[in-house]
Amino acid sequence: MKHTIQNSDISLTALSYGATVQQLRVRDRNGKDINVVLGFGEEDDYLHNPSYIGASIGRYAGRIGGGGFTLNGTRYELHQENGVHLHGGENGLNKKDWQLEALSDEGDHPSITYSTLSPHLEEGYPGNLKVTVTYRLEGRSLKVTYKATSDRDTVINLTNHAYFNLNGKGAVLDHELKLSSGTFVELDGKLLPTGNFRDVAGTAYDFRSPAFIGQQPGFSGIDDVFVLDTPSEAAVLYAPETGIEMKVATNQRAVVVYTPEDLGALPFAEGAAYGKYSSICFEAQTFPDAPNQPAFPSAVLRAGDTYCNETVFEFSIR
Ligand code: FUC
Repeated sequence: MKHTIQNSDISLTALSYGATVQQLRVRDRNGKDINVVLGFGEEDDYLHNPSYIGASIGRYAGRIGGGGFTLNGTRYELHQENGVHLHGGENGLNKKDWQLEALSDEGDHPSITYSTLSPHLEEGYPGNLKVTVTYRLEGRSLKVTYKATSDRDTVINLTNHAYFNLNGKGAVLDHELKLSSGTFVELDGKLLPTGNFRDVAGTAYDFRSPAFIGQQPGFSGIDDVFVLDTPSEAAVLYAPETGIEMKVATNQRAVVVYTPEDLGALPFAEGAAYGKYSSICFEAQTFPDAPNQPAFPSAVLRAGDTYCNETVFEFSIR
Protein backbone atom coordinates (compact mmCIF):
# COMPACT_ATOMS: atom_id res chain seq x y z
CA MET A 1 0.00 0.00 0.00
CA LYS A 2 1.16 3.45 -0.93
CA HIS A 3 0.54 6.56 1.20
CA THR A 4 1.32 10.20 0.49
CA ILE A 5 1.44 13.07 2.97
CA GLN A 6 2.30 16.66 2.19
CA ASN A 7 2.43 20.16 3.55
CA SER A 8 3.21 23.41 1.75
CA ASP A 9 6.95 22.56 1.58
CA ILE A 10 7.43 18.80 1.28
CA SER A 11 5.64 15.73 0.06
CA LEU A 12 6.45 12.17 1.07
CA THR A 13 5.25 8.95 -0.52
CA ALA A 14 5.84 5.85 1.57
CA LEU A 15 5.09 2.18 1.06
CA SER A 16 3.92 -0.30 3.67
CA TYR A 17 6.24 -2.87 2.06
CA GLY A 18 9.51 -2.41 3.93
CA ALA A 19 8.05 0.79 5.47
CA THR A 20 9.85 2.34 2.53
CA VAL A 21 10.43 5.97 1.57
CA GLN A 22 9.53 5.96 -2.12
CA GLN A 23 9.56 9.67 -2.96
CA LEU A 24 10.46 12.82 -1.09
CA ARG A 25 9.73 15.97 -3.02
CA VAL A 26 10.97 19.47 -2.22
CA ARG A 27 11.25 22.59 -4.35
CA ASP A 28 14.51 23.87 -5.78
CA ARG A 29 15.56 27.52 -5.93
CA ASN A 30 13.41 28.04 -9.04
CA GLY A 31 10.34 26.53 -7.42
CA LYS A 32 10.67 23.31 -9.40
CA ASP A 33 9.59 20.12 -7.68
CA ILE A 34 12.53 17.70 -7.18
CA ASN A 35 12.38 14.12 -5.92
CA VAL A 36 15.45 14.01 -3.67
CA VAL A 37 15.49 10.25 -3.03
CA LEU A 38 15.97 7.32 -5.37
CA GLY A 39 12.76 5.38 -5.75
CA PHE A 40 11.16 2.88 -8.08
CA GLY A 41 8.05 3.52 -10.17
CA GLU A 42 5.92 0.59 -9.02
CA GLU A 43 5.41 -1.04 -5.63
CA ASP A 44 6.15 -4.43 -7.17
CA ASP A 45 9.60 -3.20 -8.19
CA TYR A 46 10.49 -3.26 -4.47
CA LEU A 47 10.07 -7.04 -4.26
CA HIS A 48 13.59 -7.20 -5.70
CA ASN A 49 15.55 -4.48 -3.94
CA PRO A 50 19.00 -5.84 -3.05
CA SER A 51 20.32 -2.34 -2.28
CA TYR A 52 17.54 -1.73 0.27
CA ILE A 53 16.57 1.49 -1.53
CA GLY A 54 14.43 3.62 0.83
CA ALA A 55 13.70 0.67 3.12
CA SER A 56 13.51 0.36 6.89
CA ILE A 57 16.39 -1.81 8.09
CA GLY A 58 16.41 -4.19 11.06
CA ARG A 59 16.50 -5.93 13.37
CA TYR A 60 20.18 -4.99 13.16
CA ALA A 61 21.33 -2.54 10.51
CA GLY A 62 24.86 -3.08 9.24
CA ARG A 63 27.09 -6.06 9.80
CA ILE A 64 27.39 -8.59 12.61
CA GLY A 65 30.38 -10.94 12.43
CA GLY A 66 31.34 -14.25 14.01
CA GLY A 67 28.17 -16.08 12.91
CA GLY A 68 25.98 -14.49 15.56
CA PHE A 69 26.23 -13.28 19.14
CA THR A 70 25.85 -14.29 22.77
CA LEU A 71 23.42 -12.49 25.04
CA ASN A 72 22.81 -13.32 28.73
CA GLY A 73 24.83 -16.53 28.22
CA THR A 74 22.72 -17.80 25.30
CA ARG A 75 24.17 -18.14 21.81
CA TYR A 76 22.11 -16.81 18.86
CA GLU A 77 23.12 -17.87 15.35
CA LEU A 78 22.39 -15.47 12.51
CA HIS A 79 22.10 -15.91 8.75
CA GLN A 80 25.48 -15.48 7.03
CA GLU A 81 26.39 -14.34 3.59
CA ASN A 82 30.09 -14.22 2.70
CA GLY A 83 30.87 -14.64 6.38
CA VAL A 84 28.76 -11.75 7.67
CA HIS A 85 25.21 -11.06 8.75
CA LEU A 86 23.90 -7.94 7.00
CA HIS A 87 20.90 -5.69 7.59
CA GLY A 88 18.89 -8.13 9.68
CA GLY A 89 19.33 -11.23 7.52
CA GLU A 90 17.60 -12.93 4.64
CA ASN A 91 14.13 -11.70 5.49
CA GLY A 92 14.71 -8.54 7.45
CA LEU A 93 12.20 -5.82 8.30
CA ASN A 94 12.77 -4.44 4.78
CA LYS A 95 10.89 -7.45 3.37
CA LYS A 96 7.85 -7.23 5.63
CA ASP A 97 4.59 -5.66 4.60
CA TRP A 98 4.11 -3.37 7.60
CA GLN A 99 0.69 -2.42 9.02
CA LEU A 100 -0.61 1.09 8.63
CA GLU A 101 -1.12 2.23 12.26
CA ALA A 102 -2.07 5.86 11.65
CA LEU A 103 -2.30 8.36 8.85
CA SER A 104 -2.79 11.98 9.85
CA ASP A 105 -3.14 14.67 7.26
CA GLU A 106 -3.07 17.62 9.61
CA GLY A 107 -1.84 20.95 8.31
CA ASP A 108 1.89 21.44 8.47
CA HIS A 109 2.52 18.24 10.44
CA PRO A 110 1.04 15.28 8.57
CA SER A 111 2.36 11.85 9.50
CA ILE A 112 2.29 8.15 8.66
CA THR A 113 2.96 5.43 11.21
CA TYR A 114 3.64 1.83 10.24
CA SER A 115 4.14 -1.05 12.65
CA THR A 116 5.33 -4.61 12.44
CA LEU A 117 5.89 -7.58 14.74
CA SER A 118 8.98 -9.73 14.52
CA PRO A 119 8.44 -12.95 16.44
CA HIS A 120 10.91 -14.48 18.91
CA LEU A 121 13.88 -16.02 17.03
CA GLU A 122 12.85 -14.61 13.66
CA GLU A 123 16.12 -14.36 11.68
CA GLY A 124 17.73 -15.69 14.88
CA TYR A 125 17.05 -12.70 17.14
CA PRO A 126 15.56 -13.20 20.61
CA GLY A 127 12.31 -11.60 21.76
CA ASN A 128 8.95 -10.79 20.26
CA LEU A 129 9.74 -7.35 18.91
CA LYS A 130 7.17 -4.66 18.13
CA VAL A 131 8.53 -1.94 15.85
CA THR A 132 6.95 1.30 14.70
CA VAL A 133 8.20 3.93 12.32
CA THR A 134 6.64 7.36 12.04
CA TYR A 135 7.32 9.61 9.08
CA ARG A 136 6.26 13.11 10.04
CA LEU A 137 6.59 16.32 8.06
CA GLU A 138 7.38 19.32 10.24
CA GLY A 139 7.57 22.43 8.10
CA ARG A 140 10.55 21.83 5.83
CA SER A 141 11.69 18.71 7.69
CA LEU A 142 11.03 14.99 7.52
CA LYS A 143 11.32 13.40 10.94
CA VAL A 144 11.81 9.63 10.98
CA THR A 145 11.21 7.94 14.33
CA TYR A 146 11.81 4.25 14.94
CA LYS A 147 10.57 2.82 18.23
CA ALA A 148 10.73 -0.76 19.41
CA THR A 149 9.93 -2.87 22.44
CA SER A 150 10.73 -6.52 23.13
CA ASP A 151 9.42 -9.04 25.66
CA ARG A 152 12.95 -10.45 26.15
CA ASP A 153 16.37 -8.85 26.15
CA THR A 154 17.57 -8.51 22.56
CA VAL A 155 19.93 -6.48 20.37
CA ILE A 156 18.69 -3.81 18.03
CA ASN A 157 19.84 -1.23 15.49
CA LEU A 158 17.19 0.26 13.21
CA THR A 159 17.65 2.80 10.45
CA ASN A 160 16.27 4.03 7.16
CA HIS A 161 18.14 3.37 3.92
CA ALA A 162 17.08 6.31 1.72
CA TYR A 163 19.50 7.21 -1.08
CA PHE A 164 19.64 11.00 -1.52
CA ASN A 165 20.43 12.98 -4.65
CA LEU A 166 19.46 16.64 -4.28
CA ASN A 167 19.38 17.20 -8.04
CA GLY A 168 16.99 14.31 -8.69
CA LYS A 169 19.35 12.99 -11.38
CA GLY A 170 22.99 12.46 -12.28
CA ALA A 171 25.51 11.91 -9.51
CA VAL A 172 26.32 13.30 -6.07
CA LEU A 173 29.99 13.96 -6.90
CA ASP A 174 29.06 17.65 -7.32
CA HIS A 175 27.30 17.76 -3.94
CA GLU A 176 29.08 19.39 -1.02
CA LEU A 177 29.21 17.35 2.19
CA LYS A 178 29.93 18.28 5.79
CA LEU A 179 30.06 15.66 8.55
CA SER A 180 30.28 16.29 12.27
CA SER A 181 32.83 13.54 12.66
CA GLY A 182 36.52 13.51 13.52
CA THR A 183 36.63 9.72 13.93
CA PHE A 184 35.55 6.71 11.94
CA VAL A 185 35.28 3.03 12.73
CA GLU A 186 38.13 1.01 11.22
CA LEU A 187 36.78 -1.84 9.09
CA ASP A 188 38.36 -5.08 7.89
CA GLY A 189 38.11 -6.65 4.42
CA LYS A 190 34.57 -7.87 5.19
CA LEU A 191 33.58 -4.38 6.33
CA LEU A 192 33.42 -5.59 9.93
CA PRO A 193 34.81 -3.34 12.68
CA THR A 194 38.33 -4.22 13.83
CA GLY A 195 37.55 -2.59 17.18
CA ASN A 196 39.81 0.38 16.44
CA PHE A 197 38.77 3.94 15.78
CA ARG A 198 40.65 6.19 13.36
CA ASP A 199 41.13 9.90 13.03
CA VAL A 200 39.75 11.39 9.82
CA ALA A 201 42.64 13.87 9.56
CA GLY A 202 44.68 13.21 6.42
CA THR A 203 42.20 10.65 5.04
CA ALA A 204 39.56 10.82 2.28
CA TYR A 205 36.99 10.78 5.13
CA ASP A 206 37.71 14.27 6.39
CA PHE A 207 34.47 16.19 5.83
CA ARG A 208 34.74 18.36 8.96
CA SER A 209 34.80 21.35 6.62
CA PRO A 210 32.42 21.25 3.64
CA ALA A 211 34.01 19.48 0.65
CA PHE A 212 32.72 18.44 -2.75
CA ILE A 213 32.35 14.68 -2.59
CA GLY A 214 34.03 13.96 -5.94
CA GLN A 215 36.91 16.30 -5.28
CA GLN A 216 37.99 14.76 -1.99
CA PRO A 217 41.61 13.55 -2.44
CA GLY A 218 41.65 9.77 -2.75
CA PHE A 219 37.85 9.50 -3.13
CA SER A 220 36.76 6.06 -4.29
CA GLY A 221 33.33 5.86 -2.75
CA ILE A 222 32.33 5.86 0.90
CA ASP A 223 30.89 2.92 2.82
CA ASP A 224 31.90 3.81 6.34
CA VAL A 225 30.80 4.33 9.89
CA PHE A 226 31.38 7.84 11.18
CA VAL A 227 31.31 8.56 14.90
CA LEU A 228 29.23 11.70 15.42
CA ASP A 229 30.79 14.52 17.42
CA THR A 230 27.53 16.48 17.51
CA PRO A 231 24.63 14.18 16.53
CA SER A 232 22.21 17.13 16.34
CA GLU A 233 24.42 18.51 13.54
CA ALA A 234 25.36 15.16 12.00
CA ALA A 235 25.60 16.15 8.33
CA VAL A 236 24.93 18.87 5.79
CA LEU A 237 24.54 18.04 2.09
CA TYR A 238 24.28 20.80 -0.51
CA ALA A 239 23.70 20.69 -4.27
CA PRO A 240 24.76 23.93 -5.99
CA GLU A 241 22.78 23.07 -9.13
CA THR A 242 19.35 23.13 -7.45
CA GLY A 243 20.35 25.15 -4.37
CA ILE A 244 18.83 22.44 -2.16
CA GLU A 245 20.52 21.89 1.17
CA MET A 246 19.71 19.04 3.55
CA LYS A 247 20.72 18.96 7.21
CA VAL A 248 20.70 15.67 9.08
CA ALA A 249 20.14 15.66 12.85
CA THR A 250 19.84 12.52 14.94
CA ASN A 251 19.84 11.12 18.46
CA GLN A 252 22.17 8.30 17.30
CA ARG A 253 25.92 8.10 17.95
CA ALA A 254 26.99 7.17 14.42
CA VAL A 255 26.04 7.51 10.80
CA VAL A 256 26.88 5.05 8.04
CA VAL A 257 27.58 7.09 4.92
CA TYR A 258 27.28 5.10 1.73
CA THR A 259 27.87 6.32 -1.84
CA PRO A 260 27.29 3.32 -4.13
CA GLU A 261 29.48 3.38 -7.21
CA ASP A 262 26.96 1.63 -9.43
CA LEU A 263 23.51 0.38 -8.47
CA GLY A 264 22.94 -1.14 -11.90
CA ALA A 265 20.02 -0.53 -14.26
CA LEU A 266 17.00 -0.04 -12.02
CA PRO A 267 13.38 0.96 -12.73
CA PHE A 268 13.52 4.43 -11.22
CA ALA A 269 10.29 6.45 -11.07
CA GLU A 270 9.59 8.84 -13.93
CA GLY A 271 12.58 7.41 -15.80
CA ALA A 272 15.02 9.37 -13.59
CA ALA A 273 18.55 8.82 -14.88
CA TYR A 274 21.40 8.47 -12.43
CA GLY A 275 25.10 7.99 -13.13
CA LYS A 276 28.04 6.51 -11.26
CA TYR A 277 27.94 7.57 -7.59
CA SER A 278 24.26 8.34 -8.01
CA SER A 279 23.42 8.98 -4.40
CA ILE A 280 24.39 9.15 -0.76
CA CYS A 281 22.84 7.41 2.24
CA PHE A 282 22.90 8.72 5.79
CA GLU A 283 22.04 5.72 7.93
CA ALA A 284 21.90 7.10 11.46
CA GLN A 285 22.43 4.27 13.93
CA THR A 286 24.68 2.69 16.54
CA PHE A 287 27.91 0.82 15.73
CA PRO A 288 27.97 -2.33 13.59
CA ASP A 289 28.83 -5.59 15.31
CA ALA A 290 28.32 -4.03 18.76
CA PRO A 291 26.92 -7.38 20.05
CA ASN A 292 30.45 -8.84 19.57
CA GLN A 293 32.51 -5.79 20.47
CA PRO A 294 32.72 -5.38 24.22
CA ALA A 295 34.40 -1.97 23.90
CA PHE A 296 31.54 -0.55 21.81
CA PRO A 297 28.47 0.99 23.44
CA SER A 298 25.84 -1.67 24.06
CA ALA A 299 23.15 -2.33 21.45
CA VAL A 300 21.09 -4.35 23.93
CA LEU A 301 17.41 -3.51 24.31
CA ARG A 302 16.21 -4.77 27.68
CA ALA A 303 12.81 -6.42 27.93
CA GLY A 304 10.16 -3.77 28.47
CA ASP A 305 12.43 -0.81 27.58
CA THR A 306 11.77 1.33 24.50
CA TYR A 307 14.34 1.79 21.76
CA CYS A 308 14.13 5.11 19.89
CA ASN A 309 15.99 6.36 16.82
CA GLU A 310 14.89 9.87 15.90
CA THR A 311 16.47 11.37 12.78
CA VAL A 312 15.46 14.60 11.05
CA PHE A 313 16.19 15.58 7.44
CA GLU A 314 15.69 19.34 7.08
CA PHE A 315 15.60 21.05 3.70
CA SER A 316 16.33 24.64 2.76
CA ILE A 317 17.45 26.66 -0.24
CA ARG A 318 20.78 28.44 -0.48
C1 FUC B 1 25.02 -0.01 3.28
C2 FUC B 1 26.41 -0.52 3.22
C3 FUC B 1 26.57 -1.86 2.70
C4 FUC B 1 25.57 -2.39 1.73
C5 FUC B 1 24.20 -1.82 1.87
C6 FUC B 1 23.29 -1.98 0.72
O1 FUC B 1 24.50 0.04 4.57
O2 FUC B 1 27.12 -0.37 4.42
O3 FUC B 1 27.88 -2.10 2.30
O4 FUC B 1 26.04 -2.38 0.44
O5 FUC B 1 24.12 -0.56 2.38
